[in-house]
Amino acid sequence: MTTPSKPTLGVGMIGYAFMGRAHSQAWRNAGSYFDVPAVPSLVAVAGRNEAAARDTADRFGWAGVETDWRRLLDRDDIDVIDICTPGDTHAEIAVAALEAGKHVLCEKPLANSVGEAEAMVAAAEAARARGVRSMVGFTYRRVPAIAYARRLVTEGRLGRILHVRGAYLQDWLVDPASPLTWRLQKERAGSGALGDIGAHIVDLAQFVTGERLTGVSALTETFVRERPVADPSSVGTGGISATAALNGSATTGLVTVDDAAVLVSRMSGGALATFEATRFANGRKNAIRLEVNGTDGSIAFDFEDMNVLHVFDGRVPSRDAGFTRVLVTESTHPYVAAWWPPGHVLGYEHGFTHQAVDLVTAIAEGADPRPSFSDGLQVQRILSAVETSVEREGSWTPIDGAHA
Ligand code: 4PW
Repeated sequence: MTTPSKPTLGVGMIGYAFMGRAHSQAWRNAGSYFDVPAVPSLVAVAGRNEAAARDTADRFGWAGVETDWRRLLDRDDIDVIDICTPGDTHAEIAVAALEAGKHVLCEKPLANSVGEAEAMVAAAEAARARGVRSMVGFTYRRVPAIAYARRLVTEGRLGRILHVRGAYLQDWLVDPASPLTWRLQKERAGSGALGDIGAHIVDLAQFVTGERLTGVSALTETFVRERPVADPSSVGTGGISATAALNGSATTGLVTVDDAAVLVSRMSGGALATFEATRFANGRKNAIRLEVNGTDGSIAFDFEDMNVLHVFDGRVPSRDAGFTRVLVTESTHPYVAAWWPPGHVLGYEHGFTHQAVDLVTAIAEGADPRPSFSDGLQVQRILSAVETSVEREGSWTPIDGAHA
């Protein structure tokens, strides 16, 4: 007797570079390692550069390639549209996909403006009434140590939250010869370090604490205002790795986004919070740091040591107390049981797999996946409040809808 095969969910992915590759391995691995109710099927990848899209398709096992993303929406064998393109395309693609009845996973930040994000939420809500789901890709929520930190807060182990200290530190722009890629152009990316990595750290702070930022006072800076123009045909990490192609270009162009942002904030439960996002923290490659201090304990996390969560239990007598280095690789930790035995650590890509697993599970079970487009809109409102505060030389700026 053979076991009946599971239903499949056809995926069409738009974009094929850094995020496209991270998402590809996720769609490929989700049904192999996890007992998902519906198995993702890699139907087609879309990209204007056909050779590059085909290369990603061949490497990861996508069945087909399209050069116009709209063709993915016409296909009956595609159920989920995965948007891995720069921010200036998110709203148009997501709204069209939702109207075509496709479930949508959209990379972060959700959009390049609050207006675009609001249109995406409206489309998501209309589609939801027809059973169509949507989710924004704040992937780091699915790092086991972060999900475990959330669990500790939910269990009340930290007590009332007093302080949140977040930082997302990279250094790939320290070299002034690093090329002017789309991530440094406001019309493509919306903002710089603020939206690209600052969005992650404020999302993580809100996810782990279960609270919202209610207002900000912020400063941003652009340290290098002109850079050599990148080879438009280069494919890769958008400049984040040393392999970004300049191809001997002598032309330079203006950087129109921030290189770094610092925020002072308040959380809805009364905590004080600070955040820093920069691509100029020399020596820090992808240091996503989050420390939360509560009345009963603290947690501290750094993505550069991502399998570890430092936990302090303030109820232990002080003579015995100290931060415990918890290796988050036990089968009792979130997501871990599907992978390897204790101590066999996970990496950057696993968060994307967990994201794919959670999305297909929600779709199959008729549930609403998180973070939702509304969660993405709320982060967009934070980014917008930061920009307003910066325009007013750092003055306190409430975040719209923070108390909703
Ligand atoms: O998560 C990070 C991003 O949001 C990535 O690792 C790189 O930096 C790519 O984009 C940002």
